[in-house]
Amino acid sequence: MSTVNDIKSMRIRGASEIAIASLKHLKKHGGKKSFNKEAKKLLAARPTAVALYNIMDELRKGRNINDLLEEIKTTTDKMAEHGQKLVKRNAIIMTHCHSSSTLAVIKKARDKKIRVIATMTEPREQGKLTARELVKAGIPVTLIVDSAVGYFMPDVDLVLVGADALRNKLINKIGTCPLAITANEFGKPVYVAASTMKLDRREKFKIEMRPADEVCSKIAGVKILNPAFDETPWKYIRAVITEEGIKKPKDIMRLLE
Ligand code: RI2
Repeated sequence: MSTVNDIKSMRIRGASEIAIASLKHLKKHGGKKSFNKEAKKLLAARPTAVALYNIMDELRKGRNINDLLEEIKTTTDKMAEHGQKLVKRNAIIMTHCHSSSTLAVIKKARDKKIRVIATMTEPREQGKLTARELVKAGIPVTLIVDSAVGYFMPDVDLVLVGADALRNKLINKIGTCPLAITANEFGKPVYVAASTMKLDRREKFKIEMRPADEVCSKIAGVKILNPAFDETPWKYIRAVITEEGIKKPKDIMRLLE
């Protein structure tokens, strides 16, 4: 299977992982024609996440693939360092989906005796990936169905999620918006771990609609819709953890101007 198909089928997923895999794939396509052809296919594979689009822009400006790969790594380390400061001792963190940026922050805070509640993240259940990764890192984790966030919210100290794009709203995995609204109703802060690579200045933007059979098998007469992401108004977000430090939503809006 090609990298493009792996990204489409979500064998490779997560905005940063997609960017890394794409850069490695493009390394094999040095010629301008072949490079442009592959770049177009990669961008079309998951159209909502912006990181890859921004990275392509950097490549066009003459940046080098190896440097960009290195930069993604150091950026994640910096986000982890800034983000762990928001996590108090014995904190219970609720997270959604599987975000490498979020997990870097959580792992950095491990010694504070934290616990994590991970949502399953239907329909693709990326919460399982998060749970497995946390167990490996020696962090206690409880996996819950998405509809249980209200049940567990009273126990939670903070909600921490990733981002696919930072626009006039936060674009992240479907289910982020109801999670953030629930957290606000219970007075719990919601933080986003996302590098400035996620700043999205694209004019054209669309939420990816994924295959209906990811939700369930056909039911005669029933229309099934499967949007991959939703849009959370910034008023529900306390701050964004970037490689440059902790930024308020209004700072993010300023960066987008
Ligand atoms: P990192 C994922 O999208 C999730 O929505 C996650 O929050 C986001 O990418 C960011 O991931 P998908 O590819 O860049 O699973 O923090 O649809 O790894």
